[in-house]
Amino acid sequence: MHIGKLTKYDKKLAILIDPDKADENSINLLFTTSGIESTDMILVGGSLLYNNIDLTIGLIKSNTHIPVVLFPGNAFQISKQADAFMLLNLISGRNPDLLIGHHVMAAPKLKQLNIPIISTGYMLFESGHITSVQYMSNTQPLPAHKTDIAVATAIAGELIGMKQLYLEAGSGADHPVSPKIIEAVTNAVSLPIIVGGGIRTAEQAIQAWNAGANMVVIGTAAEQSPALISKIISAKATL
Ligand code: 1GP
Repeated sequence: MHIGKLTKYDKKLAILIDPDKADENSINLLFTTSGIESTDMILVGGSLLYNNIDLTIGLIKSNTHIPVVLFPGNAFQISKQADAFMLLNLISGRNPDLLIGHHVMAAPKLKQLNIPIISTGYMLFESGHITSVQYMSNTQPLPAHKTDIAVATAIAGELIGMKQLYLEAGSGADHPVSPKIIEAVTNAVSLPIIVGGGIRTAEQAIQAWNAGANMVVIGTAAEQSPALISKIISAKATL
């Protein structure tokens, strides 16, 4: 099993840590109090980047052996310290920089990292208000209830050669991606499916897994209430 790679049979949980919102104290607290040790993956990334990403990953790794996977908000978020790198292709958008431009700039450095690079079809959904990823990517999200467009986008991603799909409502979204969309996409492609954005309760996480998500990502809610992680882990055990 390669680090950071998912299969269609997984039901995993990942916690997203934004280097700009985490410091030594918050990371140590997260690993001593939250049950995060029982999660499957730590994603690291954010919309901006004013803190040092190497430092954040170093702090996480001093606390755990859980794989740390870069989930970059931009081409500057590259680190040798990570165990794998999610190469995001914003296939819901029509911004060429996020389909190939930044990839070209980052490619030589990514090759040197010598870690798994996981091509990820990144699909941003409308979710109630303009999220950071929508604004920063300068793209239109997919309509939240247009299942046919979501399915067509997912199939295109699979045919283009993506290795997994990330259905994203955006960090802090009002509404997570709907179970109906997750189910339709899951049934349409044979790629592993990651779901994140706006998941704040164990019930929402369970709904996403039941609809077909192979990995659920929690960021904001875990930051605000680390105790939620243990609740989600307990709920997951009943799947
Ligand atoms: C954002 O999907 C992740 O890219 C997590 O979103 O912060 O809303 O949990 P939240």
